[in-house]
Amino acid sequence: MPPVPTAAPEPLDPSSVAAGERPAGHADLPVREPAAAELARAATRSAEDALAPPPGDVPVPSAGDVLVPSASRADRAAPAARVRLGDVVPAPERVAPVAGADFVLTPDTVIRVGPDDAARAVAGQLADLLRPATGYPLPVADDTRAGAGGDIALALVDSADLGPEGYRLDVTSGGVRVEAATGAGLFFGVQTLRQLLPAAVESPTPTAGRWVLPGGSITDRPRFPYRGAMLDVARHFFDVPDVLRVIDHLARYKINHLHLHLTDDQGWRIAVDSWPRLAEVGGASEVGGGPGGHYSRDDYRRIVAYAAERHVTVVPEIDLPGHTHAALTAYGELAPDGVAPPPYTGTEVGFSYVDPTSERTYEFVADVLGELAVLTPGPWLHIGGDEAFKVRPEAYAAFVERAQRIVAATGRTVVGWHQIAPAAHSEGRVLQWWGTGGEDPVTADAVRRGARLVLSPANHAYLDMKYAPDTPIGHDWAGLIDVRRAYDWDPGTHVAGVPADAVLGVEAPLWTESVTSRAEVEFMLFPRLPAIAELGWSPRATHDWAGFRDRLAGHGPRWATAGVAFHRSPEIPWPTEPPASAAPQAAIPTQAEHPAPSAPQTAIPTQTGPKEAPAPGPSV
Ligand code: TNX
Repeated sequence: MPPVPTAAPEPLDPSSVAAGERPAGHADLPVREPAAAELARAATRSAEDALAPPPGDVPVPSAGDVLVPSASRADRAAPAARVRLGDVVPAPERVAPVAGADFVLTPDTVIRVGPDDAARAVAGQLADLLRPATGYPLPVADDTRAGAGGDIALALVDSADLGPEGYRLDVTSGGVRVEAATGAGLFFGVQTLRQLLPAAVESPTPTAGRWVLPGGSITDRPRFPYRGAMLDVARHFFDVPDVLRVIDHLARYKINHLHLHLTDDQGWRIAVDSWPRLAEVGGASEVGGGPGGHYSRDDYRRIVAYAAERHVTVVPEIDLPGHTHAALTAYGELAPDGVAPPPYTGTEVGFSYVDPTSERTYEFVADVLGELAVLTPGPWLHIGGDEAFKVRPEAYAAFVERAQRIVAATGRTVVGWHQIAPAAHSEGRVLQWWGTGGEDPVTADAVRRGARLVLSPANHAYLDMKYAPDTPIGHDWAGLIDVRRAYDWDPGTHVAGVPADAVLGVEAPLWTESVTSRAEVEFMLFPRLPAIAELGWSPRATHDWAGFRDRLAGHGPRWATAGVAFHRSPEIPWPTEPPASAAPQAAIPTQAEHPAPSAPQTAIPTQTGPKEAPAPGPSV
């Protein structure tokens, strides 16, 4: 991540920021200069909630840290109110509380596992989660005697019912047992277990109190296999520790895919050995003129490995044939006029493209996707495909079909934004749908030809949209999205002509034209990300705004305790009591450190397919 801010960041160059435009038929939302008020309020509240770190003791969170221990903050407060068995996000499939069966964690509690590496790995993760706040040793022992003697047992079992990601959690006064058919299931069960403890469990330092787990049992499985979030690391670059922290956030809510938008007009973020200038030259820019950056192959491997340990699959995206200005700055030979343009640091879209008539372009695509496939163990390669406004429809479809064949040759399955729908079907292909209506005949036709959908409706799931007119960061071209709007839709019925069994799942994209820091990322993720997570995981029968709102409210103290920035949406009845203790707020800018982040308005993307860009970009 960028260093902890000590001075105000440079404001964006206003000449590089396109004027806002909206698609016809969309609510005419007020365009106004964003105020710092909301972020500042969030920062101030968090800073007040937190116990201020002593001078000179402002640790920068390290790789994947959610909790930053600091001895000076130990033992300062008691854990907050007790949790009920159903207070879990995403809502579990079945919850059966049993009165009088609460379990209390003690200094003698042992975590017991069978002799299986996957279970042992999850046991280690559970111990790592519980030790900082409890201060208990919580040794991991090889033995699955079910919860005997006040212990926590994690057991791999042969259960077709639970499926590849389900789990069963039993809490009795005598012990806790988590069962699953896979390591992923155990891991998700542990995320539930974590939420059943008081919010103080998120404290980075030992906290006095009773560590009660409510009695009863939970049986749980996901509704959809694909539950994702996207981080745009191209408009603004986020370094490896930032990405690892985002992975931690996803894992808490049983989100199992991280889509990395690795390339765009403003920056190319992944090293490619066969085309080194892509990252070296194309990576050295970002929106607003900052230094940019890129992941080395080892950086990327580290992200992939960290994600895999948390049962998160990385979905890398190379956006093609448009959104390629940064690649053209590095290799002018890919440009239609053969000339490398200067870097682009504005927020327009739709002006750039690689030359679809040149064989060199396809060598580039094959080299890049080939190297990425080798680095990526997951099954997906995302080829973008959005907003190639300057490529004619026939040339565009031919390009996409060739790119789909290139992906297939790497042994991976192609994903693309739904603009690729008109192209011929290729085995297994997945379209990521970001429309804002419910009718999309071109996409529905692609589904009839065999495509599956990941749903990211921009007016519900785009986490770069503002919450409210006065929240400081984000766009509003797809509307304002507060928590209820993020929550109140059904992926199974959302697009006309697309049956639920063609829906692979959901994804919440975070574009980062106006998002510049770890704290701003978190501010945009929370509390909306859990809403999308619940749509992806929970059975439709559990869908209930009032219940969700109340369950979500209990997460405010968890985030505050863990030092996670979030938007205190007025829709949510946040508890008023202060958190038990808190991680330092090193990553959260105060108003003085970080005045009004600019929120450039991007040009408006089409919903139905390529069309002319609304405003000219640099000439290519
Ligand atoms: C549209 S939706 C885009 C992105 C922008 C985003 C801003 C899609 C596939 N492309 O290029 O960042 O809008 O909200």
